[in-house]
Amino acid sequence: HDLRIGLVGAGRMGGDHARRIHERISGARLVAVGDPDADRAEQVAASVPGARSHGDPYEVISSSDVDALVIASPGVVHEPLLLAAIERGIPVLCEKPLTPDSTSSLRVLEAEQAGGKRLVQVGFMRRFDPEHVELRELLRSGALGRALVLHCAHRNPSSPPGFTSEMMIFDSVVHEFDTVRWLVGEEIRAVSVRRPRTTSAAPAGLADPQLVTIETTGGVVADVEIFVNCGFGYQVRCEAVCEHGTALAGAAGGLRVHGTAGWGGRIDADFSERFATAFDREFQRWADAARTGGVDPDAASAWDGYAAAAACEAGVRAQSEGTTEVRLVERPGFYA
Ligand code: ISE
Repeated sequence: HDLRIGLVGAGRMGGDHARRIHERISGARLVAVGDPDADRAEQVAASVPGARSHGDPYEVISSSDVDALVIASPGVVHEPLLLAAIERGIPVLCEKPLTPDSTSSLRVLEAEQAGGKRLVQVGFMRRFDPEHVELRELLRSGALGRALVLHCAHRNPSSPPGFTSEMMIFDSVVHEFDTVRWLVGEEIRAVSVRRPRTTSAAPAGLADPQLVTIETTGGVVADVEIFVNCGFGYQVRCEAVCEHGTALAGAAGGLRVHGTAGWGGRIDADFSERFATAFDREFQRWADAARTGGVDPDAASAWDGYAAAAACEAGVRAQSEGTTEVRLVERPGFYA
């Protein structure tokens, strides 16, 4: 039968994922939506025929007609939800971050290993973005030689209320920490942060943009411009500078037009538009793997979630303390 999915978190991401599962993921259907805001849960459930709502997210996890779980709630509540899903032994696709810090992430890894089965996938959806996939395949082929430097730009049109300088690291650059590890195939050794002068478009107190430097254990250096009030659109670019050439992902959204006034392509409005294909592919592969009791080998595991959390902690420290080392525990064979 179809994979029966329970969803926890009925905010913007949860609503997007409910529609995605209903409209674009084959072999799966949404059966339950849980959110402490019962009205919000009901609103999302009502948008999907056959789905019911729960005011208690843990009722979704314990429901016998839920085969797999999607977590789209705020990161601060991920740990207990993940532990409950692991306890029940059901596969879970958890939106980033795995958890907000490395210590709680390690508790999730320990629980998953104690259960003896890989169940957790973290929603680093860029791993499913066609351009990023093509870039990684090019790097792995060695056709341009080894990657030496990555130039990354991560631009949002505007930051939501309450968005802080630290969140620019652990909510936004968390993607680059995973993307750099995934593209290069190495862990992150150190992080530093520089603060250019702030745009007048930033709310008071927000240091925006920031320049984050990521060094991998093999010596690749990635510079990341994180700019969350760029004003013109949602843009994520990654240029790999290799020994025999460069490759750039994410430069232009769609057709590049040369006209009398100049040239250029369009720019997406937000991440759900820019990464729509990536999210759909991520969810379809996750559902296909979950139906067979397996995991998607190309997806981010709990280990990847933990490694990103450790890098985020180093990045937040680096905002005030200068270059900061990233310390990881020994990678268990369970996550080889
Ligand atoms: C948001 O949570 C995301 O994950 C987006 O991909 C990122 O661009 C944005 O900066 C984050 O706040």
